Amino acid sequence: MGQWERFLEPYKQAVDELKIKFKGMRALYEIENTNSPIEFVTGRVKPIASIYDKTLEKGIAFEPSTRLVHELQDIAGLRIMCQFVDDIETVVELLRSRHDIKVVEERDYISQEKPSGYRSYHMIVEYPVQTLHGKINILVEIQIRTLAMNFWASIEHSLNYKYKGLFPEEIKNRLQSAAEAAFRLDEEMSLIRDEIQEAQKYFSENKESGNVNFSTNSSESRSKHP
Ligand code: 0O2
Ligand code: 0O2
Repeated sequence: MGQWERFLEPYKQAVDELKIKFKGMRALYEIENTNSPIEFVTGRVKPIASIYDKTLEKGIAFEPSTRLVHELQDIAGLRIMCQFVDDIETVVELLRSRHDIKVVEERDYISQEKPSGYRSYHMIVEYPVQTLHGKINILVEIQIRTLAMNFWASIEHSLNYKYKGLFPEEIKNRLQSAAEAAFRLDEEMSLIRDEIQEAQKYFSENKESGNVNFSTNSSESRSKHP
């Protein structure tokens, strides 16, 4: 096994375990028939090429080391997507109260968005992983954001990659106004949150029994669009 593979293995374990645990939190809400503040969860170990780029950026040696562990806090990364902005605070509280992780840092890019327009809540946590040689604490970055924030960040990330961070002025301005539009969308959805959640509850209670009745609306809309 190569040195990088050996170094990254506990990070992979941390991501896999936390992904299962966070998805489990969502499942618990479903069992209780309560709206989950977690919509979906993704996770990844930072690819070696991205680790290499980061070491160049930060001027540190590209080799597994204590310095690398401390300076690259997102080698293990989890992302928790929420439907509503208020859910983010709920998820943050849930994470703060867990006994299997220790929060070491929080960054609120929601009330203080980045100049790019990026919004998300970041938590750096320590998570213990059992290896053949004993327990080690792994640093994990958890990004918590709404679906709209995630949509914006994914698009901006791709464009950033294409333009290597040097956006033409027009694209930069459009991205900033798209970020504001995404935030307004979140605000609008929050205003009708109760209505949305009632409909979602009705839908999930009835979809398996096939009781969801779309006939009135769908026949109306079909007749409008022959
Ligand atoms: P389910 O039952 O389909 O929801 P994995 O290792 O396969 O568990 P991985 O490799 O992280 O997960 O996959 P990925 O592509 O990052 O997506 C993780 C999960 O998020 C997948 O569900 C996707 O279906 C779900 N997902 C991605 N985008 C959306 C979205 O826009 N809305 C919703 N609701 N879910 C999304 P799973 O884990 O396969 O399970
Ligand atoms: P990836 O895996 O490609 O997403 P540093 O990590 O040291 O460069 P810092 O300030 O310590 O930066 O961390 P920060 O900014 O709190 O979080 C870094 C991560 O947040 C990034 O990871 C992105 O995932 C996300 N992020 C931060 N700012 C932006 C932004 O303007 N646009 C988008 N799309 N994402 C952002 P990486 O390093 O890009 O890795």
